[in-house]
Amino acid sequence: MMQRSVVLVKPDGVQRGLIGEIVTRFERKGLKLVGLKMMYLTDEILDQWYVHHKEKPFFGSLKHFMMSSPIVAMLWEGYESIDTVRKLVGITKGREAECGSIRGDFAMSQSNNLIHASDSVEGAKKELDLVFEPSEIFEYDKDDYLHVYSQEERGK
Ligand code: 3AN
Repeated sequence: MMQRSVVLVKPDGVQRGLIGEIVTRFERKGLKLVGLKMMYLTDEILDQWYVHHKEKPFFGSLKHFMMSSPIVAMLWEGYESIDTVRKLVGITKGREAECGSIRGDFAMSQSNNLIHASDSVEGAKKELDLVFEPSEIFEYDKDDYLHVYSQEERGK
């Protein structure tokens, strides 16, 4: 099934000039960009976004960090791609993330880890509704799908 992931380039990624590098990683894998914008996250969005971390000691500093500069929000689409995107991103703690992943190649921190990616279909839907308007999501044919996928995969 085609899936969509919400990916955020966090404030540290924006500040370190890694937006282009991160976009390139997803593009060259064969994923399709269907939404892209720069924005500030708000307190209200972050309360819902990180509801699973609400009781954690780092919740306050996490929110402060996520609002410290604009972020870049992207929507990436592909066949069974949610797990693929998570693999491209790497595990949470940057200094232990696998080399070759985005965090593994560019991050050292557990909090300043450059990027966020949806962890499930349900998570992606929730996050999409928090940051994208329907008019900001684009449906179009991507010509390289003819080569990136088999006919069978494209039809799903
Ligand atoms: P991931 O972003 O890999 O899905 P989550 O959902 O566990 O990881 O954590 C969300 C964000 O919260 C992380 N990207 C990171 O910025 C921050 N975070 C997670 N664990 C910690 C921690 N132990 N200390 C500080 N910040 C953390």
